[in-house]
Amino acid sequence: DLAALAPLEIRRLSTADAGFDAALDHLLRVPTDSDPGIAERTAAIVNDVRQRGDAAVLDYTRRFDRLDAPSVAALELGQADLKAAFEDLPAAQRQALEDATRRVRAYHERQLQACGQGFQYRDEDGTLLGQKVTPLDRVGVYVPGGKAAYPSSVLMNVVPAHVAGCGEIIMVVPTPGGERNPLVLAAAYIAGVSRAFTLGGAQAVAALAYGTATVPRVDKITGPGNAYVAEAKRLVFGQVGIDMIAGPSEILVLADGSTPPDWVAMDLFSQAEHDELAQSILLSPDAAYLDAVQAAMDRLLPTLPRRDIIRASLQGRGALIYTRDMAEACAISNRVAPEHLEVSSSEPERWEPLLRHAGAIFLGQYTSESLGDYCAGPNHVLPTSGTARFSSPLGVYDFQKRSSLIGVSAAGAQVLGRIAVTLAEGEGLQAHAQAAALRLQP
Ligand code: HSO
Ligand code: ZN
Repeated sequence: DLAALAPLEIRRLSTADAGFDAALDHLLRVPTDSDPGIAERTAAIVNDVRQRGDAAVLDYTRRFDRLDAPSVAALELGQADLKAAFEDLPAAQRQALEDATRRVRAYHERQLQACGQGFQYRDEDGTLLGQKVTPLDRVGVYVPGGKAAYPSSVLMNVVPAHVAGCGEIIMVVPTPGGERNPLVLAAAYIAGVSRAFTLGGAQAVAALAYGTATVPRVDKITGPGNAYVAEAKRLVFGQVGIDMIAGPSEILVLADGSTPPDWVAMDLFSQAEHDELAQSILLSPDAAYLDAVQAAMDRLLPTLPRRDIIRASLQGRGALIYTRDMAEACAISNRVAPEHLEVSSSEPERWEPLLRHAGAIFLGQYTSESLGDYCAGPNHVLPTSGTARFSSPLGVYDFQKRSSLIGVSAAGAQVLGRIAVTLAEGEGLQAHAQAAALRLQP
């Protein structure tokens, strides 16, 4: 296989180049295959499911998943099915799923403690003010069926919902031709899914959003999916909440040259193997180190089963960037706002304070992204395409909402009433003014 042995043609940039800023902007542009046909077809499916419920769901499942069921109820998996999938796994797989789940749960329990609690206080007039946190009653988790069916993603979506205290967690997963992924079912079991349906595509999203006779209506839908699923989530947003709509996965590695080049090469590959459109970028102030990583990549690439995807990703969207120093590399990283950021340095604590925008920051040479993808504890559902500038990893907080609490005391009504009356008159709203005034003591 000579093609597998060809050297990787990966883009080289230097921050000293005249055109560097433009080259970086170009590199970060996400190639979108915006097919208006997808939007149109998705809208038709969503509307049909909204109108015809189960009957439409069955039709589309027959058509797209080649799965002929007498009823939607027949497509529901029982807890016994999930449990059996778990128990039938090889012991090592079962143990690894258990270990990963325990760590992910422990992390998200900390998150619940840190930011999942409400507060209450009384002001000087005895008025009670507060914020009450409530978990969502019912959430839907979409799990893709095809090439991106990751059991680890089942854990990352279900565990935070479970820790948040959601009453019911409904999983949908397409099973084209009836083929079930036992690892996905096992992960659903161990993570705490309440009900599971072998449904997918826009029809599953619509069923969750509007409810059918069989599929209960949920309050929020999370989880990745193909272009139809993403479009369906966009369409039902407002009817239900949704998580982010993820772009291709990315990694940016800041390297001071102290990590073995093979390790960094494999970290760049691990992102690239997800998808031809995935992006892997390495920044270093050490030119010889960039050469060493490139040499490691050329040597290691032919050994990997997914070398064709990796090559397409790295040659299409990858880059090795030479910087003046580590501080400049950090500044560029902040411009990129990567989904995954590895600080592959002997002094990660020196650079971490400079890093403001990233979905997850991996500190030091032992922290490969892959450990975070599976089992370190933090969530692997992260903001992509620069959206880490304004958004956060999926977390317990995505499965909660907040209500304000206001309990005005008699004394408080006198103070607040005077303010409210004046402002209400300014707005020309007499009923508002009088509602406040009626509670004023003469
Ligand atoms: N790197 C992916 C998550 C994943 N990796 C799942 C392996 N399995 C997006 O963060
Ligand atoms: Zn990954």
